Amino acid sequence: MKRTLVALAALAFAGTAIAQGASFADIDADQSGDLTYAEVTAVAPEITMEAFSAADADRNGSLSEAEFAVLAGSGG
Ligand SMILES: [Ca+2]
Ligand SMILES: [Ca+2]
Repeated sequence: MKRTLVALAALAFAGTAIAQGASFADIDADQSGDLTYAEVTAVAPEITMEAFSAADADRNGSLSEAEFAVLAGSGG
């Protein structure tokens, strides 16, 4: 079942370290206030550049807390 979820996790963070409780501040290793792809994949290596780029709404190459919230599905 976990293998089936890997493909989905790449799109929605479901079942990842992030979904399991890693917060924005935890992931922002250099405390710059945004998350680079390297920072995200350090805790969630299954996240693809495609998924990261899709969440990067302003295309600046990093995720703001708001962009990250969308990707992490924090609406619930
Ligand atoms: Ca950072
Ligand atoms: Ca961005």
